[in-house]
Amino acid sequence: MGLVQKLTKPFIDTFVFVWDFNLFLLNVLLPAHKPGHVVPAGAPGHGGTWPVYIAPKDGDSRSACPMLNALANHGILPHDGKNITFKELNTSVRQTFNFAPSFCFFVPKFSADFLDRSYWNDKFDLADLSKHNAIEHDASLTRHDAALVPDQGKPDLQLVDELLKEATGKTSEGGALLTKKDLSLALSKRRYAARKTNEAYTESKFHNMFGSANSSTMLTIFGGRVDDLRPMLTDERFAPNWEPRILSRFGLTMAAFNGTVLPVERGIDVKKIEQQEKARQQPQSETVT
Ligand code: HEM
Ligand SMILES: *[C@@H]1O[C@H](CO)[C@@H](O)[C@H](O)[C@H]1NC(C)=O
Ligand SMILES: *[C@@H]1O[C@H](CO)[C@@H](O)[C@H](O)[C@H]1NC(C)=O
Ligand SMILES: CC(=O)N[C@H]1CO[C@H](CO)[C@@H](O)[C@@H]1O
Ligand SMILES: CC(=O)N[C@H]1CO[C@H](CO)[C@@H](O)[C@@H]1O
Repeated sequence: MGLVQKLTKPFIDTFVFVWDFNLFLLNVLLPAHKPGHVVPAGAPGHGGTWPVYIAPKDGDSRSACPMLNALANHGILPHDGKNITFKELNTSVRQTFNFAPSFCFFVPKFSADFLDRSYWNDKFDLADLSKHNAIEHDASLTRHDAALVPDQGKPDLQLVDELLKEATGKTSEGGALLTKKDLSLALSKRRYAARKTNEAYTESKFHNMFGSANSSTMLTIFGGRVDDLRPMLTDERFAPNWEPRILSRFGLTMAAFNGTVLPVERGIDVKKIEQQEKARQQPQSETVT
C-alpha cells in the first residue's frame, strides 16, 4: 500500500462503517423493493432478463469469485475479464446483486489497496483478485487450494456437487434449500480436508471470518436456493429470471450481513469432523494390522 493509501485508510474505513450503519437503519425505515423489481430499470438483468451467457474462452481472465466471473460471462463486466475499473466493479455489484453501496465501495477499495493500485484511477484483471491470502484463501467451497490448483479461475465441479448435496432445507415450492447449519458443516468439512491434503495450508481468524462471509452470500443474496446456486457455481451463470433475494431498498449492508455470517462461523466445528473421520477409519486400520 502506498503512503497516501496508508494514511487515508482509517478515515475511509470509519466513514464507510458509519455510512453502512446509516443505510442499515434506512433499510428498516423505508419500504423494500417488490419482488421482480430489485434490479433497477436500465440495468442488465432488470425484470429477470439477463444478457446472454458465453462461457469463458482461452485467454479470458477469471477470478476465484464465482459471482464476479458470472458478471463477465454475461458481459456485464468485459467478457475477457480484463482492464476493469474498480468503479465499474462497484456499480455492477450494486446493480446486479443488491449489495449496499457501502459494501460495493469497501470491497473494491480493499482490493485496490492489496493490489497496490488506486481505486480512482487504476484497472485490474479478474485473475488479479485471486492473490493468495489477500481475499483468496485456503479451504474454499468451490476451489481446491491455490497450492494444489494454481488456476483459481474455474470451479471444481465435484466440490460444488458436494456442497449442494448438503442442503437439508426446502423452499415453499419444494426446492432444495441450503441452511446456515448446512453451510457451517460444508465449511467444517472443507477446512478438515484442506488441512489434510495441502502441506502449504494456512488458516487465520481473519480469513476464516471472510471465508464464512463470502459463502454466506449464498444464503442471503441467493436465499440458499439450490436451483439458483447450481448454475451459478457450476457454469458461473445466472439462472433464468434470477434476481437478488435481498429486497431492502439500499441493499445488503455489512451490519445486516453480520447477522448471517456470525452464526455460520460459530457453527463451524472441524474437531467434530476429525473425530467422525477417525471413528470411521479405526475399524479399518485394525483389520489391516
Ligand atoms: C465486490 C467485489 C468482490 C470481490 C473483490 C470478490 C472477491 C472474491 C474472492 C477473491 C474470492 C475467493 C475467496 C476464496 O478463496 O474462497 C471470493 C469468493 C466468493 N465470493 Fe466474491 N467477491 C466480490 C463480490 C461478491 C459478490 C457480490 C458475491 C455474491 C453475490 C460474492 C460471492 C462469493 C462467494 C459465494 C465466494 C466463495 C466461493 C468459494 O468458497 O469457493 N462475491 N470472492
Ligand atoms: C459506486 O457506484 C455508484 C453507482 O452504483 C456510484 O454512484 C458511486 O459514485 C460509486 N462510488 C464510488 C466511490 O466510486
Ligand atoms: C461485524 O461483527 C464483527 C465481529 O463482532 C465486528 O468486528 C464488525 O465490526 C462487525 N461489522 C459491522 C459492519 O457491523
Ligand atoms: C486497452 C488496455 O488498457 N489494454 C490493457 C488491458 O490489460 C492488459 C493486461 O491484462 C494490458 O496488457 C493491456 O495493455
Ligand atoms: C461478498 C463478500 O462477503 N465478500 C467478502 C469476501 O472476503 C473479503 C476479505 O477477505 C471481504 O472484504 C469481502 O467483503
